[in-house]
Amino acid sequence: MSEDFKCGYVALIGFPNVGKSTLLNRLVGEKLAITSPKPQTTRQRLLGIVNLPEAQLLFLDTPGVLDPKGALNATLVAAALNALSEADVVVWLVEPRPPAANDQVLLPRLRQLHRPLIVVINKIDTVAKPRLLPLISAYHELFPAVPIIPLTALLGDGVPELTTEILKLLPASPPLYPLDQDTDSTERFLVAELIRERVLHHTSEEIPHAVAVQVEEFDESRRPHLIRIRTVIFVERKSQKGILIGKQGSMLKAIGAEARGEIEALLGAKVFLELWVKVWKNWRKDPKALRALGLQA
Ligand SMILES: Nc1nc2c(ncn2[C@@H]2O[C@H](COP(=O)(O)OP(=O)(O)OP(=O)(O)O)[C@@H](O)[C@H]2O)c(=O)[nH]1
Ligand SMILES: [Mg+2]
Repeated sequence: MSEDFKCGYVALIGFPNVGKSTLLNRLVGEKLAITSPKPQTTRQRLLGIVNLPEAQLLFLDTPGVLDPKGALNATLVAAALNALSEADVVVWLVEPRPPAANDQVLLPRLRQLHRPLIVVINKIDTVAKPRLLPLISAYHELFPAVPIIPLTALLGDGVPELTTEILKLLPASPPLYPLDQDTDSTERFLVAELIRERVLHHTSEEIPHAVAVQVEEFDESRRPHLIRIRTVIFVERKSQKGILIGKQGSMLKAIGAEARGEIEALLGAKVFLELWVKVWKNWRKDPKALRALGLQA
């Protein structure tokens, strides 16, 4: 390994829904993180590894940071701020809108950050070009010495420029992970997340937030012919259970069929997927539940 090799953690942080998980997937070139138009999709830190000939980039996807209300939200914000302190480089993602002066959680922390920062203006495919320059100026005024990179995580334009900027800022270090690894998440976790993504896709209002997915059995004794996976989808109220199951089980069936396709692609094996819906009253407010569901250390 050459002495010039670089390696370090790069935290992706920002408000909910700005496209952090979409960017992580784009950078890694794999669907590791789930994404959705609903805020607070990501609930845990997720590592995505990019291996280049000259560097290993360790991207940390994090939950969106908002004023924490409630036990679950507090643990989400804590996870994001933890990644901030772990990182060698911090990438702050924003919508293509002027900086929010009322951001009391993240802005003060970014101002006092003792490590390199990059501002990414995402979703530039949604704004007309003439509107972009004033936006870049506004962020430049906020952080004069910091690179500001406009890009679209969804379409990929601007992403190579981001990688180039990050490479300039990464510390010299040998790789910290095997060169063929792209995450440290377990297959069980990624499977549960893919199911949750399909639930988010099919539901609205409170249900996306009230759902947690747990893999109860992962039997790979017949892999690669068949992997049997039994999962439980937790909701907070009986009425939510009814909605999730749907008329004669139609909603759950659709969720299961879509999730199975994605899980088979992830695992490279045929999958028999069982989904159960259970009520865990107000699990989001229950520290014991948060721990059991892996949402709190
Ligand atoms: N048009 C457009 N949409 C984007 C872009 N990047 C992300 N999105 C969309 O924005 C929504 C949110 O994306 P996510 O990647 O889930 O956002 P996030 O920041 O991870 O959100 P949380 O996990 O909730 O904090 C999804 O519907 C994405 O498809 C982009 O560059 N252009
Ligand atoms: Mg996310």
